[in-house]
Amino acid sequence: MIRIENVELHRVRLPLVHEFQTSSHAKRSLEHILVMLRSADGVVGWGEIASPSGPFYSAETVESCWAVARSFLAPIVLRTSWEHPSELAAAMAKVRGNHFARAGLDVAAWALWSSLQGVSLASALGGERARVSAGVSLGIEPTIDALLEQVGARVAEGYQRVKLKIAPGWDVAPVRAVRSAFPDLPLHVDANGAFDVSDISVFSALDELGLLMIEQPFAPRALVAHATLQSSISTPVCLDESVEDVEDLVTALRLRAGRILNIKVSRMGGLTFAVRAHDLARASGVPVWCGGMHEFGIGRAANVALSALPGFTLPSDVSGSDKYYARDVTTSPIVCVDGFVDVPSSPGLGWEPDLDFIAAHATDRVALPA
Ligand code: OSB
Ligand code: MG
Repeated sequence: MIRIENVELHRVRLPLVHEFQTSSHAKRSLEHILVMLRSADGVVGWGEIASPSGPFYSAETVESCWAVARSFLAPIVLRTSWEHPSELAAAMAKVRGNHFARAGLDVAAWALWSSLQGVSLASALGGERARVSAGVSLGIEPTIDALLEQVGARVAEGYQRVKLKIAPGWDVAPVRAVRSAFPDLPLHVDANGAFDVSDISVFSALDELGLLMIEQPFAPRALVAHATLQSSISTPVCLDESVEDVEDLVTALRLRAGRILNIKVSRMGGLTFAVRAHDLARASGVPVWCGGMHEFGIGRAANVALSALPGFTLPSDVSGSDKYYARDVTTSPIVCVDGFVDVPSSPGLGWEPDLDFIAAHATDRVALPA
């Protein structure tokens, strides 16, 4: 039985090398919460709560995650004995919602458990790949020329697919420009739910551009609208915000609301539930890929491990640390070479936290029990 004796939460701010704008907000720096769990036997595991600061992607914020992790999740972790991380995830699931907060603790438990077993996190999860295909996600740029420059730079670095953020007013024109400049590039768009059914003409125009998929065109709960769109265009619809748990996926599959699933560790509430979503999607013939939340190295390592599972047949948002951060929170950065990130075979997460760097960039820290 594993019993966690110490929980530490480190709130860390890192500057972004390039401002990132989505349909809802623009970011120059990000603040995530790093989670450390130490067992009674002295084994340590790290995780990351990668919530955005504002409640625009989901209802969570870095503040809400801090409060929930400290007041509700850490106490559950400190009083639950477990043999497998899924038991801890089940205990934490008594807290409704708050998936980003739960994910940070769940990843730390998986990291700890896989080091204890002497296996890599990827193999602990059922991963089989030695390296994973990397795609990049590009934000909304001030001009189409600036966007073309970004796409060109990422393609030159070897990324295997490019995803473009779109929003009303920044939709068909930029995507058409990228498609003409890069006719064979695997390309997809992500609307983060910014459109509604009255915008159907945007999607019929995008349907002509040979896109891999159209991600989350409508609001998270608008599954029927997604199903209607999917039945009227040939480009696959991919769900992101709409699927927060396995039950959402069951509903989406039944409604035929999309043909591809983006699995995010954070959005699903951790690796335990991300693997279950993968298993169901795979059994249902739905290809998946791993989405990102601009994770620091700890959360990014979990994304790499998850992407090693066999159902992850499309390139994931697992770019190298350098796309986002001049220096990452791990002692060595995550690197993408020729469009691939290697999956570590060493026990546990595969990257080590840089404790001095974390301390130097921490804006708050709490150790529990007090
Ligand atoms: O919808 O995938 C998204 C970042 C913040 C909020 C939502 C999304 C994103 C990304 C990040 O696209 C991709 C990455 O981490 O590389
Ligand atoms: Mg998305």
